[in-house]
Amino acid sequence: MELNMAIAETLNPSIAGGKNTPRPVVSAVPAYSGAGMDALRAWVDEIAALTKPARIHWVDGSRAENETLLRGMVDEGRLIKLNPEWRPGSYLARSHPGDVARTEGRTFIASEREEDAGPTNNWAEPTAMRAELEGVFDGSMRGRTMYVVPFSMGAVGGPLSHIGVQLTDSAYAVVSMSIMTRVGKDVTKLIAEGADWVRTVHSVGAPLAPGEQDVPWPCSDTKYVVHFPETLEVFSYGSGYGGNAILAKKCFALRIASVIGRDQGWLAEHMLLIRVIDPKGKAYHVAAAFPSACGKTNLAMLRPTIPGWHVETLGDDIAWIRPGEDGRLWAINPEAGFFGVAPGTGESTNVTAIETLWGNTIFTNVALRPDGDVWWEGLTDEIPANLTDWQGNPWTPQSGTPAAHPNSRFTVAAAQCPQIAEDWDAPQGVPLDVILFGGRRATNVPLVVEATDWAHGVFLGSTISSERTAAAEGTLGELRRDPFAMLPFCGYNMADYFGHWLTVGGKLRHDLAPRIFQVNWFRRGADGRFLWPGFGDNSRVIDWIIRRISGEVESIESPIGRLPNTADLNLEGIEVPQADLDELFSIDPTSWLHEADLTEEFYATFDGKVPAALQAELASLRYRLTAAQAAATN
Ligand code: GTP
Ligand code: SPV
Ligand code: MN
Repeated sequence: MELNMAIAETLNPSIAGGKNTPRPVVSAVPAYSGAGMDALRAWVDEIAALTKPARIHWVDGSRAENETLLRGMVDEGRLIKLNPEWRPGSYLARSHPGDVARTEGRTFIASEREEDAGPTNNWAEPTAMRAELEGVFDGSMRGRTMYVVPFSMGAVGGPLSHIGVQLTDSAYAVVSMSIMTRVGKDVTKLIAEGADWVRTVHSVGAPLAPGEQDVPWPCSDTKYVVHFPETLEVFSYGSGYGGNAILAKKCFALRIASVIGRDQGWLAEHMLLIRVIDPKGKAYHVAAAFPSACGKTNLAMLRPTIPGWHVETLGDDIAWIRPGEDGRLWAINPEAGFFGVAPGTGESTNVTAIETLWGNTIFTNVALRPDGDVWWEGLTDEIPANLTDWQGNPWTPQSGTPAAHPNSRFTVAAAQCPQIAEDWDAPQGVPLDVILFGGRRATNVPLVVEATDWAHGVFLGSTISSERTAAAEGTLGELRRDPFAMLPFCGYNMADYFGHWLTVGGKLRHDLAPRIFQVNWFRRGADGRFLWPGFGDNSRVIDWIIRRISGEVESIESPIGRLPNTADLNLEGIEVPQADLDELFSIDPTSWLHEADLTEEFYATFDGKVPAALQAELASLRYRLTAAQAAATN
């Protein structure tokens, strides 16, 4: 060991850091050897030479190590230990008030050709961006520990799995990664044996001068989340929050993986994954893409309100989907945990999440109760007295601000979910029967509509728009395009991505391909209230969908696709006034023609790259809408 470092010092003086930067203290290097291990060590040394950490720690993924990290963070004031009587093994983190969500404006795809990033991504020229990042990362970990975090997305060594390493100077990122992914030495072993892996580097961008007092949530005003799709690398700087810092999640499992999937013939999607079991005991697998904070975690943990139905959770945010030799689509959830939205999660909306969060959970930016437990808007109807808000200030309902940040989150192991499928981490995944696309739409979009075929389904996915939520920086409620719920997460040109979906469809057996539906739980009446009760009652929509694909129920043709006969919806036990039902399914040809104009404008931003099949779908939609409009006025 000493000998190796001595050699490194002579070969590369910057590792030793010259006179001003002492050589980092290295701990827990795994004892693997081989060319893969050499390459990994060389890369760790290279990034350490650039970022100049005081220490390097190789994370082994053990329980003892995790506990040491958590204890250290409590001692350093980065985490608050919650009262174990209410919330054993759980912690509260409070972020810097300026570091509370993904920063899409500072997220870049540094592909060699600008065209490969496409109009929906920020493109950066890779050579220039590399030079810029070198300046930014130079010395960025001074005074801190650089952790080496080997991780697997999907079961370690599984046929659909991929591995990577995250270097980070944030212990919070390490403990989060340990929940969200499979972290540990068995991954390093795969690398040593020569497996391909993705390189990801994360720094909070807050170097410490000798003797400088640290802050609980270090970060920087300057932020970068940069992806190099050709070389499969990620560099993230300046933020400690969620998707900006847990690089295995959006950066790797969506942006980089979507590029790998394009090249290898599979799909990396922003989708939940569930198994729905009907009253006869037959199982169906459903994947659903909804934009950030639009209901994936909730549907993933659905408790049907109609008797006889059961749902098993497989995943709540990401699905990797691959055509199998049998002509079906097979999906895995590559993650190992949930990073879920706290506000709105309560006994009446998502009791499964509440039960999942009994302990061993890291909460970020929620409110603190005086008894050492947590609270957020929507957890209970009654607001507890003497709360401390997410920024650490005393809070009352009169404060005029939310007690928990709207993008406050919980991080918890998937295995803790009481309705997790027994085989949720099966390496081969599950065969898909249904794909749903949805968004948050106050108007126009019906509760459910069925695509007529795969190309129409891809068209529906490509036209999803949604009102903005707090999951990313931006104006709340503003309607924006979010095709396939992948706008912030597609690592390449979105028009090519649409084409890739069409290509994947072409590889499926027509009778075994999943059927595609669009749903909208969020349509509102003229008085502003939600027309549909949502949550557990969304099982009523799933019930109709499954009866549709089983051929048990007819649909009504409409210009935008197949709608249910409202009489076919199982509404037993709930009161939905007929007027609301009519409104939930009303299709106004005039406003839909306007939607079609907006789709044309959106497609036009891709400079002719949108596949002809989708342009044809748009033309057919307009034809049907024009006919419907004429019929309505005659
Ligand atoms: P990300 O983790 O950001 O990708 O979000 P997500 O899609 O998993 O969103 P999540 O399920 O956490 O839901 C976000 C918000 O939508 C929460 O406040 C929920 O209470 C609310 N929500 C979820 N499902 C429904 C529904 O059926 N109806 C209504 N009205 N609100 C819902
Ligand atoms: C989302 O924004 O879609 C999330 C949260 O799932 S984050 O991991 O921060 O991207
Ligand atoms: Mn998400």
